[in-house]
Amino acid sequence: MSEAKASPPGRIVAGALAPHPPHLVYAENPPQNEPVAECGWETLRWGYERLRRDLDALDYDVIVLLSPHWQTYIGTHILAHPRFESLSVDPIFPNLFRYHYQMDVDVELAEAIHGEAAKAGLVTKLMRNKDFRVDYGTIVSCHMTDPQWRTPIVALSSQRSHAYYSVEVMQQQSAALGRATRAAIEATGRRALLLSSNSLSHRHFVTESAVPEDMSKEHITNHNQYLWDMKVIQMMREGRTRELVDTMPEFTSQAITETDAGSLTWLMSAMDYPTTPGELYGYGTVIGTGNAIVGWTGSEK
Ligand code: 2X7
Ligand code: FE2
Repeated sequence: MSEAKASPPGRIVAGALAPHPPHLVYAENPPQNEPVAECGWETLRWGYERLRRDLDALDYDVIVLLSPHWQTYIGTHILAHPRFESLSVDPIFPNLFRYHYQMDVDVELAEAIHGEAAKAGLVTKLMRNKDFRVDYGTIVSCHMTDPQWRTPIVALSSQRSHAYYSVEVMQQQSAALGRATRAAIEATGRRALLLSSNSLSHRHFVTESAVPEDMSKEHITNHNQYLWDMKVIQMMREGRTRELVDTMPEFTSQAITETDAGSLTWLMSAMDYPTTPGELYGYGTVIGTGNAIVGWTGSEK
């Protein structure tokens, strides 16, 4: 009699805060991007390099991420076609980002997240249109984490319930989506890397310098938002992630942060609020916004 082989239990192998300024891809000069840069934003790019080194030691078969630049106003949408391929041009920075992408999607996991979210009473929709153009937030975070695109992805949109209701509602729904994401990963036996694709403080300059990569012009927009960034980075570095999520509504409104997308709350909830210190790989500004790369990869000191 043959014995049925149990499939290995799925789990979240690692998670990271992985911001997506297109400037970082521009400054890397990868073959996929048309514009050419001389240099720029090194502290963040070197931080991503160290994150990639730690991730290389891990075994994962899918990247799941939530991006602020795929904005949907009726529930969360989820990429669910096996392959997306196109040219992505940043609407604000076409001079920096014209990126040719080919992206494989884990459709089975996308469908499982859709199912678990529905069970939790969340509105979700699967994006089956093969001609859909993937947002640059998703592309930049994926590229900076894995420039060779070796791993299939599942991308989640940001449902903007803070626009109709409040920052608090947005955060609660994001936490519920995090729990649904974890349940789907466990049920499908996936080993997943999760990415929260967002900047922290988000007041930015309104004019671009003549040479975008001129680092003598780069600095935080104002001291208040710098203080807020330092406060939440300290919470992540000390593993105070429940406090971080409790503080999220105030942080989001005071520092006009990109956490309004719900991505960081989604990540913390999916990882069940890690108490291990997050490893800070880098902090730096991009056109005045605050960006931190923070990982929970199991290799934190
Ligand atoms: O989307 C972005 C961002 N979040 C931060 C800085 C610069 C550009 O794009
Ligand atoms: Fe952004």
